[in-house]
Amino acid sequence: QSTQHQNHDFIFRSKLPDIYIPTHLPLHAYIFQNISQFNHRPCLINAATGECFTYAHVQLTARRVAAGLNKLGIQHGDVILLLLRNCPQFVFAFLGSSLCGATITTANPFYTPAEVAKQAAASNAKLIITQASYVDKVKDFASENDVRVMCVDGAPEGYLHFSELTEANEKDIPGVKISPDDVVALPYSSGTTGIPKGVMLTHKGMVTSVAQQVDGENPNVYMRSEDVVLSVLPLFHIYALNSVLLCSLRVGATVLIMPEFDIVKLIELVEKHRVSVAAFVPPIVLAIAKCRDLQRYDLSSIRMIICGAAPVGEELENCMRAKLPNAIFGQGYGMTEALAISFCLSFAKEAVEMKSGSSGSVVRNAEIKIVHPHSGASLRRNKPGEICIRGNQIMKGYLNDEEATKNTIDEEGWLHTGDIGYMDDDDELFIVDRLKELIKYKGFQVAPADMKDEVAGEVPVAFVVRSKGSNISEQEIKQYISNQVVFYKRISKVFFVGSIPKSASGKILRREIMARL
Ligand code: 4UW
Repeated sequence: QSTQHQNHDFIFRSKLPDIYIPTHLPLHAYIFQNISQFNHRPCLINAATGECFTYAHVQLTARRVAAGLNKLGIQHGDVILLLLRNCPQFVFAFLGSSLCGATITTANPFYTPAEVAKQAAASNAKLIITQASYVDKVKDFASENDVRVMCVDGAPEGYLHFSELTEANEKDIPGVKISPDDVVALPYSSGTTGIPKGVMLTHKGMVTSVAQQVDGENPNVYMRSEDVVLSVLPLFHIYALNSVLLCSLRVGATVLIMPEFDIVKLIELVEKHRVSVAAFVPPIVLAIAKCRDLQRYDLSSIRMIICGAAPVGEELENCMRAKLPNAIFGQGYGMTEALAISFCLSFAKEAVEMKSGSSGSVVRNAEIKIVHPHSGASLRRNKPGEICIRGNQIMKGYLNDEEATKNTIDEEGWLHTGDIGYMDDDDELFIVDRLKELIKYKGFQVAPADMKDEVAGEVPVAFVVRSKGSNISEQEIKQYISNQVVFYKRISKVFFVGSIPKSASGKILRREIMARL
């Protein structure tokens, strides 16, 4: 469906009709709205230990965590930083924080101490919840800034333990009044430019996004209580948090939590637990496609494979379809700031076949327009331009950064994604390029500069102008960077150049530099 408005905008919507979305509910209340139907079904399985938690148990634990957080002095509006691999406590902490009106900011446990400290300081975190093995990364920051640290496993002396939360009395849950516009999650993203910024995701926004995916008579992503959903992607990233965890909880499915990716373990788990829905990123799809042992396992339980967070080639898509013919393979396209933007309609209850390479149709209760990157003019079908998305699901803005917010969400409420794509005649969105300065290493964000790589998708490289008299080497530059950043932000190659091409306004001409690669 596309309608041309008075101001000549071409606006694209889902083929599926809009649905009712209870945007007045806080996220936890919405997520557990239908829990009476699946109270005693398995909610979380910890793949590392085999432990299983029912829905009733998860909800009770979340309430205890909320009471425990309140006892520790965490109040409505306070920020808690999670530095965790995938584990059940991640889920308990997230839901408990939502229940007491607090905000969770998530960081990658592979980050260096400096990266974690930056995010903890910028988000004004009051408490850091982590694992014993990462305490070293946060202890200096925590002691210098009077921030408390809690461990979900054996806590070293002087640190809090997660049991202080789970052993609290659920009757002491604080009576807070949560507004739909309160921030429930604060992931960090560099967006279209610059350094990582706190992305303010509200209760209303996350409720809307989950509903856009799994609610209604004909859900766009048809998941149900009988499903076993594989959660191998990191929950600290919005894709897994939103589309894997929260969508599964809403429908009462079982979430199989894997702490880390390992191809053999993954296929063993699929067979053992009869996984039916899997959310992947292109490098995992590639690993499966290349896996020689695939035939030895019974993977027939998988009925749906979602691929997102980075572009996937048509060839790889077709290869996956041939290898796992029982499964519907399709893409989802999203962004930290906008949550799920489009989804393959083959995942719908009333499935619609979609083309290879398509990133799906725009989710319901939302609008897409494609604009000319320079003039801003709204473009017709089949004309590539910047993808803009509008709807209740998008972020409220960047934390303490009005300027970056204004540059991303315009006055009419359109969020500019920095991605280039077009809408074809069948309402299918194709992403063809990226306007913004973002690198996606296996789906992880690195800001910026880019180079193609078969396994990682893209890898960071540096173009360096040596100052006069300097003979700094490639190795020294790489070492300097790798001392400061997580492994996937390391520079894989250094090119020494005479000058960096810049526009008249001083902006680096990235395209020109990339052309030299
Ligand atoms: N094809 C090509 C794609 C695609 C893509 C993303 O790290 P961020 O900010 O966020 C993400 C979020 C993905 C996501 C969120 C919610 C959701 O439901 C879902 O379902 C599949 C996925 O990746 O990076 C955002 C940028 O990543 C690129 C694109 O450039 C986007 O702006 N990207 N998905 N299918 N590129």
